[in-house]
Amino acid sequence: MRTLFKGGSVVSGSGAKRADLAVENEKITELGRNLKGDFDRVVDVSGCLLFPGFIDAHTHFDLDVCNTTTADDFYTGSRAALRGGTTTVIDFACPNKGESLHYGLDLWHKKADGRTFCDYGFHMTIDDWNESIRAELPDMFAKGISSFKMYMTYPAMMVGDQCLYWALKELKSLGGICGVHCENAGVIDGMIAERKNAGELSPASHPLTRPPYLEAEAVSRLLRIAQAADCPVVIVHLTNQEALKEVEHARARGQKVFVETCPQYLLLDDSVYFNEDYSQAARYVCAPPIREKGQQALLWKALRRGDIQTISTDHCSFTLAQKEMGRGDFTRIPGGLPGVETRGELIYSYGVAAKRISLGRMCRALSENPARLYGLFPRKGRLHPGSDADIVVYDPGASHVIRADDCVANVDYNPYEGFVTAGGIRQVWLRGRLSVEDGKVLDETPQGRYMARGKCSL
Ligand code: DUC
Ligand code: ZN
Repeated sequence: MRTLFKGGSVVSGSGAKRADLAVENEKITELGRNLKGDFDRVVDVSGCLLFPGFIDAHTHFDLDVCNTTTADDFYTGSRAALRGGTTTVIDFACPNKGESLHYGLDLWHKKADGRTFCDYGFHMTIDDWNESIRAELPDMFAKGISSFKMYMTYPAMMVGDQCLYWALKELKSLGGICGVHCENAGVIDGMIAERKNAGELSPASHPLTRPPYLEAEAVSRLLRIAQAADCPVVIVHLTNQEALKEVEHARARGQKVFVETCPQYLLLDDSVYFNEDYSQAARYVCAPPIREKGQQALLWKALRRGDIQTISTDHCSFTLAQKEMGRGDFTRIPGGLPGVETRGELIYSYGVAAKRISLGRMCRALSENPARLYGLFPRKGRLHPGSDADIVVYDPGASHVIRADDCVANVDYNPYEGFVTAGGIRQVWLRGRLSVEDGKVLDETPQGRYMARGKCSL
């Protein structure tokens, strides 16, 4: 099947260029002005932007958290992803402490294989360090896992400084990359105990017990450990200026540090937690918390300057009924927000159209950089001959209002309810197959494939 996309502007990390795009079966074959030839179908994309399919390198589907399981599994979450222009997700395989990495990987394949609408890969969570985990690592690479995750908070998953050090040293020798959740667990626990003793049990206590400087402290400590291990790291879901300063210091020392942020930190502010209505406030509980409004402009600026490389969602959805678990005790609210369905339109609308970042920066943050960082480039992350034909056809002249009722994720609220978009996704193509049109997911059966990934090339 040969398809011609005619009359659009093709977006890359360096901006948009008028060009036609030829696709044969699953791959892009040609890119250029006024392409001619025999095509089975011609798609008129005049006036539209063609983005390389978005990559969301931070999702949590079918994950057990706080004695419950995320509302979205791979079936519903990846369907929502595809509807939002995300053609590849990288989820976190998460063995429990004491379980092997292989067990965790097999478990995540069971959750995802045959049930995922977009292409997918896994990062592997390291929540313990011993000889048998060390010995498993080379085989993880052989199975397409080139990136890992460690937590400096959450008792079920967190690791201490020594484990961080040994694991990073080993990953350095194997050519891996590690994302780290940075928050200071000990002081946060102390602050939580203080607020509980004072009877301050509402969601308002959530941001007050996880202040930005305790994120910055953990970033600083991690980066010194990474310096000792001589290993590049990714700071996942970075939220604030003090944490960014720590990254700046490490880069000035010559360290390789990558930074991810998320739409909730760019677009929402902590006033959401101070709503008297429990249900309204609890729905925004996530860690790290959403910060005060002034941080938003600083994060946009860091994106503009290239100091932040990727925007992922940390999609970790719970229904309002699940969020009820924390009524009367904010520490029992399952933490996480939905976001996988709305990231592309939100970043275009409030980033590009609002002139906070360029089109090229958006393309880098959502497609090109995650592809390079996580070993998917050049198969994913660009519209170029030889690459997969994962294409988002974006109509900059359209507009709609984001409503939970219109979304397909398995969750009954949307953190961006009422946000107006500038433009909208007209079509999503997954490996040359029209999968979404005008907000409707056309695929009835999941078409996603597991992506064995290579090493970081960013
Ligand atoms: N933060 C959340 O809010 N949920 C899932 C994991 C995380 O880091
Ligand atoms: Zn996460």
